[in-house]
Amino acid sequence: MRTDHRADPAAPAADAPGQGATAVAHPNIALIKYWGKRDERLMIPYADSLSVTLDIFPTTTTVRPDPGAAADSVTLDGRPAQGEVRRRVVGFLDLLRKRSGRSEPAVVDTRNSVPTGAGLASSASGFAALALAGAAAYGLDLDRTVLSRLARRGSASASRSLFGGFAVCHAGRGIGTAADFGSYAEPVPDADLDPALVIAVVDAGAKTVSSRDAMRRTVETSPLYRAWAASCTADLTEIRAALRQGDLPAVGEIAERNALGMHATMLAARPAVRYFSPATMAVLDGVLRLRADGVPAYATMDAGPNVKVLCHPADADRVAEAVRQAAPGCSVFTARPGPGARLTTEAER
Ligand code: 2P0
Repeated sequence: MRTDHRADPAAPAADAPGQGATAVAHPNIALIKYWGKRDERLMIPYADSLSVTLDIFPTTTTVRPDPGAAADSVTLDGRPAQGEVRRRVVGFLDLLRKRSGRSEPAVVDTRNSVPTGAGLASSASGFAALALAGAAAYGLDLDRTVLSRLARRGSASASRSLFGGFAVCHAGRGIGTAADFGSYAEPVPDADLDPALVIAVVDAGAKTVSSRDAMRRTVETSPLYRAWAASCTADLTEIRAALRQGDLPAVGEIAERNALGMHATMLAARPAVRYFSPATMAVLDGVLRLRADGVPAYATMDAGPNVKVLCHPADADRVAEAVRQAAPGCSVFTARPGPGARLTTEAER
């Protein structure tokens, strides 16, 4: 697992001249969730978050500056990106251009191996890959801390996917430039846990409310929001200690309560944001039954109905079977902690 702080010196800085740069990044699943921004323009989270990067569902992105083009060209899984997705990618390219002092439009080609916009962290892997490939393509030599700060401007969860294994994203303090400087991700160096995550995809369709809109509504209208955000501070301290001790039941209990608390804040928003479906609840019941049978298994859910179950690798098959029985027809994947984002070559795609 890579946790290096600089772009891999052994990897090519970019493909051949004129070919741009290609990067691969994996999604991450937050155990202490990020939900809510205190600065929407600079994409500064309210609270710190902590995640584990997965070894499945990579995103591969190539960025090629094209001096002859009139505008950016953005392709997602072979189709031209539209609307909000295109706007966010072009906005991010503008940041890279401003930083590099260059002005060429870019050709961006992204391939996701995970359903996009289904609460499976495609924006985390997507903007981590875009930050790494885009920085290289525009000739920026940035260390991982700076890259994570930059990736945050695309999608705050993306800052964590620059790193392998467990990573924490600092919310920072203050406003403006100081806040931007203080909000970045870094690895959790002393985590001593190698869990499995069994992922139950009960619905691979795109979510009805984007996480960006949902978190804005939650911050603005949910009377529970501030209490939950404050609880994240204690949860983070406790989960870091549990990770240090390699205590999976403690890590799982903290992660599960943090996720349920996040969803409670959404349910209390006006109007309510509800990502749970009947199949979500069935899987949560299945997880409770596993625990009653003595299997340490703990659920977490993001901005969608799908459930991720944290467990020991030795229990993963049993957990996967229990999930299938609880929600017949769902797709089940088992992930382990995976690597940080890396540059690669187009030929490796
Ligand atoms: C997380 N999620 O910490 C939380 C938990 C979903 C639930 O980060 O607006 O796509 O692009 O910063 O990162 C999903 O929100 O939102 C997310 P933006 P993002 O993983």
